[in-house]
Amino acid sequence: MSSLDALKQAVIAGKRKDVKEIVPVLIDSGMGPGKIVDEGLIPAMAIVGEKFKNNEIFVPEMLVSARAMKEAMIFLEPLLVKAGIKPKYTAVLGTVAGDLHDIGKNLVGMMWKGANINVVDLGVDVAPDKFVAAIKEHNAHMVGLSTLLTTTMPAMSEAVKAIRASGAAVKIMIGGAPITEQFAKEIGADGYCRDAGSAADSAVKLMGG
Ligand code: B1M
Repeated sequence: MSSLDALKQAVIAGKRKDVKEIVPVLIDSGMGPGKIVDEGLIPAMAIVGEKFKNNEIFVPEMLVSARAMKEAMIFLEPLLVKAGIKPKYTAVLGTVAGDLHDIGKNLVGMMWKGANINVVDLGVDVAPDKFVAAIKEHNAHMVGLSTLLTTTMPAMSEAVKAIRASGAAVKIMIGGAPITEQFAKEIGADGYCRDAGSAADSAVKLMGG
């Protein structure tokens, strides 16, 4: 097995210790940080997402994989910055006003990071004007809105209205347990995503591949 394959397997299995050992070896061998991300971490997280979508793994396994990926990024991030390699896309993410649920939203953020998207996470109970300000500040390509409560679905609609009214040229993706494709259409979002497993694919497609 190549070291890159070993890295993929370690991330998929959530073996942080192995990741910590393999990444410096790859770096010392002269492999660029971009290659390690593109050919190691991203494909590994894509497999994790697929397994989650197919109910082969669940939230805890996904979390340990995401942590293993973060472990690799501790080594790689400074090298990426030094080499001037930036993520292609930036996405703002948050749970809408009135809603404090964040476990699903955090998983979505982790999957986006796993796809090399720069994620600006605004947390929970995010007012529409905060989304608008963050989109402008970070020149975001996409914004992700999450909600778990039926009572805060109108707040999601308000957030979409405010973002559209601001004139920002961002794609809007929404998700969360009570959300449907139909609701996304009704409130004028660009996309709906059912689970964190498909979140990276859906986001990249929405932003143009
Ligand atoms: Co709350 N809660 N809760 N809760 N809670 C639910 C959602 C509820 C269904 C429980 C129930 O009654 N059966 C119910 C909502 C009913 C409804 O509106 N139809 C409910 C309620 C009523 C409440 C309170 C009002 C309770 C009260 O105080 N009376 C209150 C509200 C507080 C508030 O937000 N203002 C409340 C509070 C809480 C806690 C704080 C205790 C805690 C949240 C802790 C936290 O998030 N840090 C909590 C929890 C844990 C839950 C349950 C048990 C679990 C939610 C969860 O994390 N699921 C939930 C019942 C349940 O689901 N079994 C419940 C796991 C997570 C991985 O799934 O979040 O669905 P989920 O995310 C998925 C997808 O939805 C999707 O991807 C994720 C991963 O696949 N997804 C996106 C999510 N966001 C996305 C965004 C995307 C794309 C996909 O693109 C941007």
